[in-house]
Amino acid sequence: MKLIGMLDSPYVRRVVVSLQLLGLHFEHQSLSVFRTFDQFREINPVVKAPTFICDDGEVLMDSTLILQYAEALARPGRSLMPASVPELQHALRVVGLALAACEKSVQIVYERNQRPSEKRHEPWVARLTGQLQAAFDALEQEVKRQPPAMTSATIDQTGVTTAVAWHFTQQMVADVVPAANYPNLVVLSAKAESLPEFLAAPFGAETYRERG
Ligand SMILES: N[C@@H](CCC(=O)N[C@@H](CS)C(=O)NCC(=O)O)C(=O)O
Repeated sequence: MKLIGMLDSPYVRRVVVSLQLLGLHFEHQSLSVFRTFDQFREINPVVKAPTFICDDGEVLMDSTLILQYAEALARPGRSLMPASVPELQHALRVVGLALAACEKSVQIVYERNQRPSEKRHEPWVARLTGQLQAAFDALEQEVKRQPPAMTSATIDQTGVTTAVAWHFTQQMVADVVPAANYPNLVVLSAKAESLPEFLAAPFGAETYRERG
């Protein structure tokens, strides 16, 4: 199995962290959807990160779908999602908020980096900013109410995706989401970033390599 995409993408990073927690072995290739567009296109003509190549060569995309596949591979071992319907419902709510935060941060990054400044549309950026802050406001309340378990053995997908979303936003658009307003997310992020599975998949251009 091979995962394609850079660890500066929150979607790629949540998958690389989760695959480790699920105990799955995989190779990682850190290709950029921008700087190595043509090379990426040879693997997946749609050029989406993460892209996942299954052992039989079939190509999957979308982090949530890749994780659904990974959860099936890991069964009956560790799962990062709850089994009971009420707990699953709530986990999906939290993961949805964290994914919305990733999406809005990425859209703001694209506005800043991909669009010439004279073509930027400020009302659109203001809309994205409000949506991004709303997602983190809800996540902050959630973490305050019920701090997620934060060890390698107990962390679940709500903890992984919330931590990855927060770290990404702080690396890329911290001016839009001031950390001082989100003390519980700051603590959660620090705990997550010290776990071996997060340290092995640092935000940026590095390639994940299996240890030992
Ligand atoms: N919903 C997707 C979003 C993936 C996504 O948008 N990835 C970005 C990188 S952060 C990408 O592929 N951008 C290139 C493009 O969309 O053209 C997921 O969860 O994997």
